[in-house]
Formats: sequence, C-alpha cells, structure tokens
Amino acid sequence: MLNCLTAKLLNQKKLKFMLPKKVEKILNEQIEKEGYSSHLYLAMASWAENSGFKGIADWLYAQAEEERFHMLKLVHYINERDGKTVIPVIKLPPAKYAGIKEMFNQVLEHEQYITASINNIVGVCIDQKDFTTHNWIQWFVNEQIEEEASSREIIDKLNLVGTQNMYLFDRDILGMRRPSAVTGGQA
Ligand code: OFO
Repeated sequence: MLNCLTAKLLNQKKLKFMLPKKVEKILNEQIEKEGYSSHLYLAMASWAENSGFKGIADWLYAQAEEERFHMLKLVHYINERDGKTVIPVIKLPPAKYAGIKEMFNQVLEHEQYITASINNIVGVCIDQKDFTTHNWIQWFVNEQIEEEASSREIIDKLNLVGTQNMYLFDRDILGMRRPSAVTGGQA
C-alpha cells in the first residue's frame, strides 16, 4: 500500500516537472534553426575561403562551430527533461554571396531573426508556466545580445574601411572575436 502511494506520488512529481509538449515542440524547431545557422555560416566560410579571404573564413568557420554548439545544447536539454528530440533535415544555405559587406548584413539579419525566435520561446515558456525552461533559455537570450553586437561591430568596421582595405580587415577580423563558448579561447 505504502509502495503504491510512493509510486503514485513519484509519478505525480514526474508529471509536474515534465517538459510541456508546446515547449518541446518549439525547442525542436529551434534545433533546426541553430542547425541552419551553422550550415549558413559554413557556406559563407567556404565562399570566403574560395574568394581569398582567409581571416574572414576562419571567423565564419568558428561561428559555424558555435552554432552547432547551440544546437547540441538544445538537444541535450530536451533529453535531460525526458522530452523527445527530433534531429531535423537542414535546408540548403546559399552558396554565393554578393560581397563581404552584403554577407555580414545577412549575418546580422539572420541573428535578428534568431533573437525573435528565442524571444518567442520565452513567451511560450511563460504561457505554459514552464519556469525551468524559462530560466534555462536565458543563456540564449544573453547570447543573442552578444551575437547581434558582434555582427554590428563588424559591419561598423566594414563601413570604416570601405572596399579598399580588405587585406587589413581580413587580417584583423579574428581579433574581433569574443572568447568562444566552444573552445574557451579566441575563435
Ligand atoms: Fe547565432 O546564435 Fe545561435 O543561432
């Protein structure tokens, strides 16, 4: 009788802390978006490398790794909360870019899109009273402040150098990377 009661209480406790289905769904959608971010920056890196911009390519390769880290963070979290992770098909990113500045404008636009998506997750957590995920997702909220700021910083620098000094810009861009959450150091 006591065992039966304990099992019932444990079950109730488990149900209480389970990941709400709507939160699980939106986190799975975010896995796809972070996966696409990684593919997008990988495609940009490859294009930059082929176009002779080794420094810019290295910045983007490192960024692609960071995005993969974001994707994995979501995968592990869903699993830790006893949810179901869906590993998605990732759509094809563009292979060509009009120029370096145009490409970094696209990076900023993409990061703004990701920020809106993270904010949307915060909203769903509040609706669903999932305060555990609400607390956990704050890491991404803060990360997006930095991601947008670093894209803006690069665009500002590109506006300063114009199109003439790309050699120096390509040499210096890695110095603009903040310490990486993936490697623990620069880039
Ligand atoms: Fe660029 O922060 Fe994740 O997507």
